[in-house]
Formats: sequence, structure tokens, C-alpha cells
Amino acid sequence: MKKVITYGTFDLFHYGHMKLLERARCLGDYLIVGLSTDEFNLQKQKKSHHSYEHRKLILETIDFVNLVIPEKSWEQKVTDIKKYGVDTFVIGDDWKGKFDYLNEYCKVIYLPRTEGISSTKIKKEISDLK
Ligand code: C2G
Repeated sequence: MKKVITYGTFDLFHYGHMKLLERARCLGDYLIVGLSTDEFNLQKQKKSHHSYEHRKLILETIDFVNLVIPEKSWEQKVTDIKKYGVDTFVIGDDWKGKFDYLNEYCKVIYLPRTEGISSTKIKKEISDLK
């Protein structure tokens, strides 16, 4: 069984997130998502609209997401890769190069981001409506 892992906040879940997860899942047979906790988001200078529990609920409802684990730190990726026997780490190419060090433990793939959509863009468009 080929396991794939990816990480993110996945706030205001949108088609850019879904396309990333779909492509990630197609790179193996089992997809693990490391979901940033509310506390870790603060370290990422992010404040998500939805809580960790609600973001987790959405991801766990996706039938091709096999496991959702909390992402609590930048450093946990190597431990996770070893713990779950991950073959491939996947993330959007906005992170290109940042996780090349994981090549020592598994394949590292940066996938093109979906243009024209982001949680930030959604928030701005809604606030502009007011
Ligand atoms: N993404 C995408 N296209 C978009 C928006 C996001 O492909 N239009 C991808 C991102 O590249 C990332 C994933 O969807 O791979 C989740 O995006 P975010 O929730 O913004 O994740 P981020 O804050 O970048 O967290 O340790 C890694 C970090 O936790 C990544």
C-alpha cells in the first residue's frame, strides 16, 4: 500500500484544496492529511475562520482521505513519515523547495496550485460585499 501525506490548514474548504487532495490521493492508495491545529496556525501567522474540529470534520467526510492527523509543528513531518510508513509527501508548489529535506525519507512532490482561488480571496470578496 502506497501512502501519501500532505499538510495544510484547509480553511473555508474550496475547489483548490479539493484538487490538491485528489491529485495527492492519485499518487498512492492511502492519503493522510496533517491538518494544522488552531494553535499551529498562529505560528503560521494564520487565523482560520473554522476551528480545527470543523475543518477536520470536512476532511474526514471526503471518502478518499483515509486519515486526518493534527499538524502541531513544522518539525513533525519526519516523525509522521516514519510512523505511518509514508512513500510520498505532496504539497502545493507555493512551497516549492521548502521541504526538499524530506527526500531523505520519501518522495517529495510539489503540485501546481489551482489559480484564482484561496481562502484569503474568499474572505476578501465576502468583506467587499458589505
Ligand atoms: N492549494 C492549492 N491551490 C489553491 C490553494 C491551496 O493547491 N488555490 C494547496 C496548497 O498549496 C496546500 C493545500 O492546498 O498544499 C492546503 O493549502 P493551505 O490550507 O493554504 O495550506 P498552508 O497554509 O500552505 O499549509 O506544513 C505545511 C503547511 O501546513 C501548509
